[in-house]
Amino acid sequence: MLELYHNSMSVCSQRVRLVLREKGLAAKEHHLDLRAGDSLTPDYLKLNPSGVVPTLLDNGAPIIESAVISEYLDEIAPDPALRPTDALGRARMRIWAKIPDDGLHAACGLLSNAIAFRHQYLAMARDALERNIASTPDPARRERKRQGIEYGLDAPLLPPALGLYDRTLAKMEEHLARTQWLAGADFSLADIALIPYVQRLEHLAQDWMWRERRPAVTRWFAACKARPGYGAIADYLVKPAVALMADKGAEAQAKLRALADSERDVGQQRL
Ligand SMILES: N[C@@H](CCC(=O)N[C@@H](CS)C(=O)NCC(=O)O)C(=O)O
Repeated sequence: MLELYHNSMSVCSQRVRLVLREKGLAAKEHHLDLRAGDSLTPDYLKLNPSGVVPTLLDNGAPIIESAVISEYLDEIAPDPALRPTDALGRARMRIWAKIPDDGLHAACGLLSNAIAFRHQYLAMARDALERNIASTPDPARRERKRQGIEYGLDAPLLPPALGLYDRTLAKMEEHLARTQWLAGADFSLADIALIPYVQRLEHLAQDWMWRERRPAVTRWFAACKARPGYGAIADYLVKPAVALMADKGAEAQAKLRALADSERDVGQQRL
């Protein structure tokens, strides 16, 4: 029996749910309230020592890390295949699939907090907020969270985070201008790895980053959303969170456009 410890709006949970839906696999769901610290309880830390979601249990055996869980599910339920059949294709698929762990996930967390979720955190009592930030086990993640909440759009880590997103979309555009899906002719774990991160930008009202300048990404994202498996995201949306991201994202747009342009200039100077 499969069990999934997850959170409705978390991008890594969305990634694993997308795989489950594409495969038609059912899992018993355990929803964790991350703000309430559900992922930091001693019992959960035994399953996932990093104190994060998602965690998959297969007959009681825990599997962590959304990238690893995704490949695991494709191995135990190979039909329909979500990995290319040849080794070279799989290597190419994995290059895309590792992008979140190479920095995009951190960038996504920072942007989400700096634009939108800081407003929820700042409504907390100061000592409760301090305890919440201090309980984040990983020091780098803790610092990103603090910056996003305290400084919002002025967080020093915000411009590089936006720059990384922009470069990732540019890479996707270049590739998708030539192929239907990221790893070639077939939808795969490469697409699934990136969908939640593009979706988060859209929720944060920053879809101008592809709609205005990247037709291939625009075509790809529409095709991803048209798949039945997209219910893994759409069926779990939390309305107040989506509304907060849309409102605060719209307010932030002008500043983020200017920041993205100056990051692009800095990138070009470095070349
Ligand atoms: N590399 C991990 C990252 C997991 C992760 O960061 N999960 C986030 C949600 S997307 C989380 O649980 N955060 C805990 C929190 O916000 O307190 C994976 O891909 O599974």
